[in-house]
Amino acid sequence: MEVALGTERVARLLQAVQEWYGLANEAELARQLGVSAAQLRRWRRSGWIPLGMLVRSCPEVPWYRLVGEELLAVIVPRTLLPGWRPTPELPDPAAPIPPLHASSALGDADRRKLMEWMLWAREFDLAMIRLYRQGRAVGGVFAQMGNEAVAVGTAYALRPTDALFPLHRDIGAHFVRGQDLDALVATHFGRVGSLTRGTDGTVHYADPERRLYGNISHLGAMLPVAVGYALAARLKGEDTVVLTYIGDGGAQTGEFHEAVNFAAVHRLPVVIVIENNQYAYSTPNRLEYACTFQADRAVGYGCFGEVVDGTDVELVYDACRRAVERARRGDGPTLLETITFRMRGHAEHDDASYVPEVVRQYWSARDPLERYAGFLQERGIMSADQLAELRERIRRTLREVMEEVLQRPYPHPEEALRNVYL
Ligand SMILES: Cc1ncc(C[n+]2csc(CCOP(=O)(O)OP(=O)(O)O)c2C)c(N)n1
Ligand SMILES: [Mg+2]
Repeated sequence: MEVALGTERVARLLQAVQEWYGLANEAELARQLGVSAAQLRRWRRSGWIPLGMLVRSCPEVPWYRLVGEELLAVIVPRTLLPGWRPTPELPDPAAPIPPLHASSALGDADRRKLMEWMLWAREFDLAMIRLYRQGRAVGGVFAQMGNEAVAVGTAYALRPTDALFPLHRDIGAHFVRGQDLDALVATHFGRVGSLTRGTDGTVHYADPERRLYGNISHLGAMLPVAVGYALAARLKGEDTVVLTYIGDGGAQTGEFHEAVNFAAVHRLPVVIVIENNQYAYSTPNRLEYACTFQADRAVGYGCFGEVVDGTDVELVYDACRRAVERARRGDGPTLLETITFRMRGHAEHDDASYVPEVVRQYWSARDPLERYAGFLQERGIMSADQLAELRERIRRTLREVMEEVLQRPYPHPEEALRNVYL
């Protein structure tokens, strides 16, 4: 059976065969495939090719990589940044930077909000980094810089009655969800007013009122809980979609598999965002998994998958909105892989010297905030002055709240015993 792959893909597949067997020309390639040179030309021209026959004639070629990738790209759509290449290859910093996607579901007021929340996330990081360097932060500081468009774009696709299970780099999602700034800051500094009563320095809290359930530190362990929440909501007859996140490292745990499989079997209303920021601590993608895209696994699980450029907030929003709509309709889970870059180390103690300079260079020219600020200015939605003013207002508010919270005492030690059961 001939499959329509398009002329470019057909050319790539034939080239792969030629290279694999070291064939010198078209005549040798035709002989290897057992077809005439005219037939070969017809395939090249039409973009149609009998894939099964091709695979059977050349069994030594690692088709699981080549054909898998080519065919999966049709089933699991990808919208990628030019010049980005899956590891172990390096990106091309000279590649063009395309204009951002404009969602037809968003108006100017939405766009200003998206920008504001991304700025809150960025400025929150910068303030925490500054305090860490001054020795005033408690514990580690896990910057999320580079992930703003993912956290904000996905969280914005939810209704308030939906549930959100963010990860350690999703502070933007807490802002979208309307989390109280004072409480968030107090939580990070472990002071009175902390959402974890001072027992933790990051976002391991649950806020049932906002349907916001902060992360479980053991990577992967949050997914079965999020999926269980979706099952419970269905059993209670609630119209609730659950959005949760996992890193490129965390997605390689056993619990990821169990959760996605269970959600797919029961067609549960779950959206699982795989935040691929290229690294898990110092481990690059190429040492984490052997497939090209993690969302391609959706085919194996029997659910939906999509891969998007994670620096394009409206692209992320649209992909997540589609996934949320499918989930709400009863069509089951989606694996949404967002390709981003962790612009800092794993935490502030890590200088990330293991990241090649060219990778850093490529992504710094594709900063999600700068891209969106440019988009808003070009469209006359926000001027450079308005953007600078907004940034200044956020900085000032953060400085004031942080200074005030840092004056507060730590909670009474007995607080640590509350909600502990032996
Ligand atoms: C099961 C488990 N193993 C190891 C760790 C320690 N750990 C915390 S974050 C992290 C890296 C996670 O990488 P990734 O999932 O890609 O998320 P990222 O930090 O890049 O956003 C590791 C190894 C953990 N928390 N849980
Ligand atoms: Mg990662």
